[in-house]
Amino acid sequence: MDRNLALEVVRVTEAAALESARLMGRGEAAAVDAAAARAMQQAFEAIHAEAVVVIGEGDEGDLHVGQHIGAGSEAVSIDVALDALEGATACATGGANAMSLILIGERGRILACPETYMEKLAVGPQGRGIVDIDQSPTDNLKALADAKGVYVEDLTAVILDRPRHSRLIAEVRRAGARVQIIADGDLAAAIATARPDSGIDLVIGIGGAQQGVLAAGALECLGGEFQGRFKPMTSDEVANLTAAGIEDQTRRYRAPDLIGDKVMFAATGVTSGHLLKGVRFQRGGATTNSVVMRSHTRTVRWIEAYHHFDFKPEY
Ligand code: VTB
Repeated sequence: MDRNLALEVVRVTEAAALESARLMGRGEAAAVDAAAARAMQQAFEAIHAEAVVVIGEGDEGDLHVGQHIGAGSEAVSIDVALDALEGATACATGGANAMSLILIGERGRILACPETYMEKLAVGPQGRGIVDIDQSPTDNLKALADAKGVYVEDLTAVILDRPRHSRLIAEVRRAGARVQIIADGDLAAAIATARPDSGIDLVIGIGGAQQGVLAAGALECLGGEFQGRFKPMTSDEVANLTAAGIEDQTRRYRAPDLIGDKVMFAATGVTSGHLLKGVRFQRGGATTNSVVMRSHTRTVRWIEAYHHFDFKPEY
């Protein structure tokens, strides 16, 4: 995979974020999601790669699963998993943690999972090899606290605010950890566990499976740890997983099982959150905050870009 690609793909997430942020707070999650996908698809057309969408924006329309995108290049044959707007509801209400992101992997290595749920466990580098989704949350908190040299009471666990998590939240509280309950956006939080100054130590609970794969890619670049297990909620979701070739739906996945061993990840903030600042519009333009990283070298680049609308298409 071409190293320059990393800097090219950030333009793609910037384009989707600028488009989404323009529509922030209008209460129209589906419309802003579609606009983000359109902008991301258009921007990707400038990239010299022969790319196939393996996790994308549904079965039809811009960036649907199976779509071939990119300007074409025999040398760069890649798979992409993306979310043009993770946290569409958050964006529609001006809430936290909405972002545009893309994961690039080697052909055939990213698990092309359908839309369903996944039980997730995400921690930063100090928790790598320490936590285990098969252990109780209490045991994981104790192990993580030991590895970090702190008390369980010093740890902060982020959990999505959903009724399905009431027992989990009660257990984490009983164990003594601090809990941050968030409305949306467990993906940004999962990635932020690998940032020493994020104030987040782990993300646990059930969220989107496709976002789990994306989180796995980012955490692999950051030296953190991601573990997941599918949690289909309906018989249709079970059937979709089976149709995708995922027969054993009870197995524990670790990041390399989900994304292979060589990925690139880029994300741009739409609204501010645990990982990134949102788009800020100013006279004549806007500032975006992005992160781009590669697992191969573990290089992580934080990019603050000012976009001058007089010199490029208006967003
Ligand atoms: C959302 C969203 C998360 O998972 O909650 C979703 O906010 C699944 O949960 O960021 P619900 O269907 O119960 O809302 C994420 O998209 C990603 O994991």
